[in-house]
Amino acid sequence: MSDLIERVEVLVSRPARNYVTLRLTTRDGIVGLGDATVNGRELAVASYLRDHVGPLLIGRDPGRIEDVWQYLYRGVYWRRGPIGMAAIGAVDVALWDILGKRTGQPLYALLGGRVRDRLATYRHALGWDLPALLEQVDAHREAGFDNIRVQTGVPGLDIVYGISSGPVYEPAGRGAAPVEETWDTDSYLRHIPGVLAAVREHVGDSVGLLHDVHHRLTPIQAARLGKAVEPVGMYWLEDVTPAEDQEALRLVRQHTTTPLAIGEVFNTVWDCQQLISNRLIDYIRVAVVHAGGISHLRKIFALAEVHGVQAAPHGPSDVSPVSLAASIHLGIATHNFAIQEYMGYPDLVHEAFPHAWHVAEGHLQPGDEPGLGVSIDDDLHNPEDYEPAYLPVARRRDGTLTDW
Ligand code: CS2
Ligand code: MG
Repeated sequence: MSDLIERVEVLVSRPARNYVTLRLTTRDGIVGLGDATVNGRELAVASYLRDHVGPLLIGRDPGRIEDVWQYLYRGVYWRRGPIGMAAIGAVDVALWDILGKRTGQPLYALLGGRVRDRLATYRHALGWDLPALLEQVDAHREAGFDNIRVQTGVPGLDIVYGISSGPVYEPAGRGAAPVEETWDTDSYLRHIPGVLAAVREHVGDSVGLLHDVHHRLTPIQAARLGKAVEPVGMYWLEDVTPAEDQEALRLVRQHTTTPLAIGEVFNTVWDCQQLISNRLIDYIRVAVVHAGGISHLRKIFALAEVHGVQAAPHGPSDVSPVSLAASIHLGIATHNFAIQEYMGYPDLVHEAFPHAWHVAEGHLQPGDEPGLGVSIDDDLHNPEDYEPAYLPVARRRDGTLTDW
């Protein structure tokens, strides 16, 4: 058969930042791409793909997308986890890409067709102090974006999640070992409600404001913050508590009507089953790359739809333009998909992954090329460019390691 998988390539490269990309090629030359980037642990997933998954794909029918998913998930016996699920996700997305190219259809058409004309997105505004933050908020508004995530410095702390000294923030890549940040919850909780209120005052009512707490609070602290910012009318507060404790969100929920978003570190539907079925969150943030690909995200989003929870996937610079394409196609075709994070990329990343998806009038569009509509510029994917780059870790003032 001419359409079986013939070649499996795992590209580890650094066009401005590290990415792991899977490229599957069929005997008749159709190419499918998948993103397998796990920020700070790239080589682990590359090895999983090269050493264990790749050899099992040669000679397999790329059209049996669900069966391949089940084969790689159930067939391995060991379950879940970011490395295995990123590898499965990359294979899944590459197979959907091949199907699109074989049938000449953009992916969203194969996923049921458009349910909306354009996909809402949000951009990041960051600033150490309020004037610097408002400058970025204004710049995004002038560029046509209606939803903005705001992150700011905390008095007394040197480095804070989501902020850099320059205009661009990159979570990883600050050396061969993780940077150690100092964290102080009390200072943060005293400072942030006033900042969010000032931003609301500045932008007026029509802008969606989001803020990422990045897993830093206990349930009762999160409840207090949610309550304190109710007058701001936030679009959401994100990752208020470490997400693996699903039951913790019940306490937060009992105290506040501020919408809650969670899930960028989840890998499967079982990580968020209670959160969704008990309606403890408003937005589920699983990403195509980290939660088993398009096939598995569709199941998570279907469960969410039944329980009135909306989809809002993770989309930082470490989710490559390949995954972002998959998410945009899924978003344009999924009824309960609310918004797609789009942090943006350095120019070199856009050049390394030429893509049909684009921003138009403050919204995302998938483009109409067959499959994902993303290709690879091989010259910009040199394995020698790879450099270890870790996410930071955080310690409280007394030295205790805490959630970053
Ligand atoms: C984040 C990310 O975009 C977000 O909401 O929380 O910046 C996250 O810290 C990184 O993607 C981790 O790799
Ligand atoms: Mg986040």
